[in-house]
Amino acid sequence: MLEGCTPWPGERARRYRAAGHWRGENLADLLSATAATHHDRTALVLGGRRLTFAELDRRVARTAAGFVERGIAAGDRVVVQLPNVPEFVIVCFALFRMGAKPVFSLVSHRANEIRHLCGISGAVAYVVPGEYQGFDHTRLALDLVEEHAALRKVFVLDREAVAGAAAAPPGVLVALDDVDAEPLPLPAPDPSDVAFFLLSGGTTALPKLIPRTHDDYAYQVRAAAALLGLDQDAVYLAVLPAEFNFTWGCPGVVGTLLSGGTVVLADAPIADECFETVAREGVTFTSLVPTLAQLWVEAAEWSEADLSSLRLVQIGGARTHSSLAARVGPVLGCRLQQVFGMAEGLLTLSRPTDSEERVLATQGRPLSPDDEVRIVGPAGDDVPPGGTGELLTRGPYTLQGYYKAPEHNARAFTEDGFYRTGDLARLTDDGDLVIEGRIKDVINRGGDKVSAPEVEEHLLAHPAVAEAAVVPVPDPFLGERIGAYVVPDGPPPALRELKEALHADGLADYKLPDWLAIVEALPLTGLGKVDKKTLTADAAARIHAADTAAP
Ligand code: OOB
Repeated sequence: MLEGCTPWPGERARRYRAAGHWRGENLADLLSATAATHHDRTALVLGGRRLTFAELDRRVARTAAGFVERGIAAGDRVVVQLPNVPEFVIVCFALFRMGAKPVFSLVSHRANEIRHLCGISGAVAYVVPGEYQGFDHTRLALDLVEEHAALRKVFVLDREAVAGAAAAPPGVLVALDDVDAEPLPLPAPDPSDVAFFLLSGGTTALPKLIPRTHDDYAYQVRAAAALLGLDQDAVYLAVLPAEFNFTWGCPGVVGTLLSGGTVVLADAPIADECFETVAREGVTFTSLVPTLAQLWVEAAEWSEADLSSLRLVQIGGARTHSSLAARVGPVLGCRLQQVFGMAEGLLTLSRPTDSEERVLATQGRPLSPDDEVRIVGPAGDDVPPGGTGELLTRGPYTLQGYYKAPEHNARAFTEDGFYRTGDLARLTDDGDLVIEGRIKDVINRGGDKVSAPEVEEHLLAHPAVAEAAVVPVPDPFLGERIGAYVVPDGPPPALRELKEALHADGLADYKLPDWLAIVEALPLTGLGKVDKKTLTADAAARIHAADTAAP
């Protein structure tokens, strides 16, 4: 395994192989094998663009050869930041084929996040859209090339952005279309090695990299596809960003493709547009965060679009209210599946044969019979059956350690390799998991995970801020928004001023505080730490008071 990663201990690795979970296959060959069977069937759709499996496989092979020609080598890390376009799939599988490792960045990430990803991964290349949603990614990429010695290539989706870019060192900027060469025989990547890196939602100030191996991810998508009964008739609508684990492989994009089905990419999650796409392409399933599901349900009540092809909607990424869960099936005319998951691995899902009661009230059961789950109290002891505690897990597709993070790993894992999820959960008598809350210092803003310490660090850098604490504040639509408690240094700053400063710092917009309270001091716990429980309760009370006072 790539240096800086933690392999599974030998005994467990042997067990996962013996059970047939890990089959020694790599994701690139799995796609080629599917393409050999399904060549003329449609693999990818975006608007009017359609690629058959044969075309996709050929584009992947030519792009891999093109990357080699441009000096990208096996083992190299490449930061990939693209919207939901076929090129995202092509670039990732091309990198898999040549043994280079994509680092999945969110399109909404800005200088602050990408600088960190380039630094920690030692990336040699960065793949960008060009200008996207008003942001000039090419400009940012060129700035980062100057800062990071290892970073020497920027591949740009939009050819015109290459021509229009300010002076760049020769050979650095390359249009993605030009990454194209006669396919080469390339050595197959090692299935037990890293295929790509996902990002952690982050309890620490900056996101950590999650190595996912070919073996572990191939197993995850195969098991998830089997659970949903996917076959070549599956049509998956990728509404959420494709780089989100939920969208990419639960079973998502990869699971659908490897089943010979069709992946339809949505370039925006707007309900009405998605409904037209569902009707036009005969979409059979999709995955949504609760916030989007809410919008879809509201829009569907008025829409005349034909959604009859839709068989299943998966909802996950944040807590789903039972009232929303109850509306999904009747309004969208399909089954609901609750999914609890994380980029780190463990997935729990309700099963197609579960009673409605179970589907509405729980987050289902672990995907694999070899997922081990424990619920523990603060001292690390198992709580009595049915009790709530921190969820710990280990298994055949759950990481054993973040990339190059030994100190953090020592805290994030138990000695016997269980990952401390930071989520509070309980198990029902039937073995279903119910997520009850969280102890990690993260805000789940409609499915977007925001590390409180990261936002605090940026707030503290502002001259008008002496002390800062960031906590979730309740929001009827997003579930939670970002609340900031600030002790000012001089005249109190306004929310807008802080947001502008953090934006100018290069922090992604979804991490900017939504709500501000100016206070004289932050409450402390007996141990002298900021008492976030008290602040969270205080924020909820203030919002409630403001809501009830409103005319
Ligand atoms: C998914 O992955 P991440 O890595 O963005 O976030 C993981 C965290 C979990 O630890 C939990 O705190 C929260 O998101 N979460 C949920 C949830 N699903 C995720 N909280 C309550 N209810 C749920 N159903 O979010 C993710 C990855 C794969 C599949 C689905 C979601």
